[in-house]
Amino acid sequence: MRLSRYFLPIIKENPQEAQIVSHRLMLRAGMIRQASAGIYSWLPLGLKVLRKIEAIVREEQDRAGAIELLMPTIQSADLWRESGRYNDYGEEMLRIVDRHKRDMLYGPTNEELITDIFRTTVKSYRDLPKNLYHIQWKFRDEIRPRFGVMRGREFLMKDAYSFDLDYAGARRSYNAMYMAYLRTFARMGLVAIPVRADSGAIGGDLSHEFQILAQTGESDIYYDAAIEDISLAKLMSVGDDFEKTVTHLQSLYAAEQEKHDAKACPVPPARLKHAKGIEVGHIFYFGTKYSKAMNAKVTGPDGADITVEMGSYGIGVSRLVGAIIEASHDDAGIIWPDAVAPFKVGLINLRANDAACVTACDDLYAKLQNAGVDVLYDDTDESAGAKFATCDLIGLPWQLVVGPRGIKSGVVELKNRRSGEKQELSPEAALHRIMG
Ligand code: 5CA
Repeated sequence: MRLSRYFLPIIKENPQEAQIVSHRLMLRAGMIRQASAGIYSWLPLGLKVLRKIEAIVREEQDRAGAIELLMPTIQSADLWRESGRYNDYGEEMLRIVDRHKRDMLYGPTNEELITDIFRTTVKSYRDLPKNLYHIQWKFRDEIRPRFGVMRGREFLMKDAYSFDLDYAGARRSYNAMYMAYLRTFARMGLVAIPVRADSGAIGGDLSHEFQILAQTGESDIYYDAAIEDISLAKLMSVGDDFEKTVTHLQSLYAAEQEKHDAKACPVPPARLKHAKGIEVGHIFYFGTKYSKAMNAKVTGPDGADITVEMGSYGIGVSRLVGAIIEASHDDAGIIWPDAVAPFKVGLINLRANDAACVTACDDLYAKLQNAGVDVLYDDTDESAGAKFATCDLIGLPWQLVVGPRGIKSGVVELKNRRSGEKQELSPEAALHRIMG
C-alpha cells in the first residue's frame, strides 16, 4: 500500500479525551474514531489489526473443534424472558421496540439465542458434543465507557457455546477452550494468566478469566511464576491429549487481589508474582442453567431425555487491540507483535523527488509485494523527521529506509522497531532479513 493513496489520519497532538496510552495511540495512529460515547469507527489501520486478531482467534477455535456460525446482533426479548435474564440484565441492556411494538434488544451476549438454535435442531445424544461460536458485535450500555476500545459500549466478541451430555464431557469442552485460549494469546505475543473468577451475570460455578500482563492493567493479580513457564512451542505441541497440561496449569495458584490472602497463599514468596492484568477472555461452565430454563434436551441412548450441560467462552476481540498496545509500546508509539501487525514493513523513501531513490524504493516495494509481505510504502513528500515519527507511532515491526546517500554506496537502512537496532545493508540483504 502506498501511503499517498492510503487513509491514515495521523494526529500530532495528544488527544485530550484519552486517559490511557492505548486509547491515545489508537487515536493518534488513525486507527479509530469515536462515533459516540463508547462506540467507534474502525479506520483502515485499526481494522487491519482487528482482522488479524480475529483470524488468530478463529484458527485456534477451529483447531479446538469449535464450529463457526453467525447470529444476529438484534435479538427478541422473548428468549430472554424464558431464561429469566430480561429483567436481571438491567440498564446495561439496550432495549429496542420495533414497528410492530415487539420488544427487541441489541445482544450483550448469546446464551439464549444459541440455546434456542440448539433445542430446535439437535435431538439425539449422537450429535453431541458440539461447540458453536461466532465473532459478532455486542452492545452493553456500560455506565462509564472509557479507555477507548478497552471498555466500549459496542465491542467485538468471540463467543463460543458448548453442549455436552454430562459433567465429564462439559469439563473436557471447558478444558479444550482453556487450552485454545492459552494458544490464542501466546500467538499474539502475550503472556496470559488464567485466574479463577466469579461468573457474574453469566452464572455457573466454574470460571476462569484470562489476564494479560500490562503495567496499566485494571486488575491486580497474584500468581505462581510457574504459570509463565509454558511456552508457545510447548502449547502448540500439546495435541488432543491436553488434559494433563490443563490439570497441571489449573492446579497452580492464581488469584485476583480481592481473593488473595497473603497468609493462606500456598506459593513460596520467591515464586509468587504480583502484576497488573487486563481481562481479555473469560470462560464459564454453568451446567444446565440455560438448558433447564429453556428446555434444551436430547434423547439419550436409553430413550430418556437428557438436559444438556453447557459452557460459554468469550474473547474480547476489539479489547485485545487496546490490550496489546498496553502491553507493547514505548514513548514513540506502538510496537506491534509480528502476528498482529497491520503491515510487516514500513518502506520509507527519504527523498520522494529523487529519481534514484524512487527507482530503488519502487523495486523494493515490488519485491516485497511479490513475496506476499504486507508493506506500507511512504512515498509522500513529508520531511524525513515526520516520516520516522509516523512509522514509529504506527509500530510496524520493520522500517526499511532509502535515502540518497545510501543509494550512492548501494545500501539501505533496516531498523527493527522493537529492539531499535539499525543496520546498513544491501537492498537484497535487507529483504532477506525481513523475510527471514
Ligand atoms: N457469554 C460470556 C462468554 S461468551 C460473556 O459474555 N463473557 S464476558 O462478559 O466475560 O465477556 C467476554 C469478554 O468480552 C471479556 O473477557 C472482555 O474481554 C470482553 N468485554 C466484555 N465487556 C467489554 C466491553 N465493555 N468492552 C470491550 N470488551 C469487553
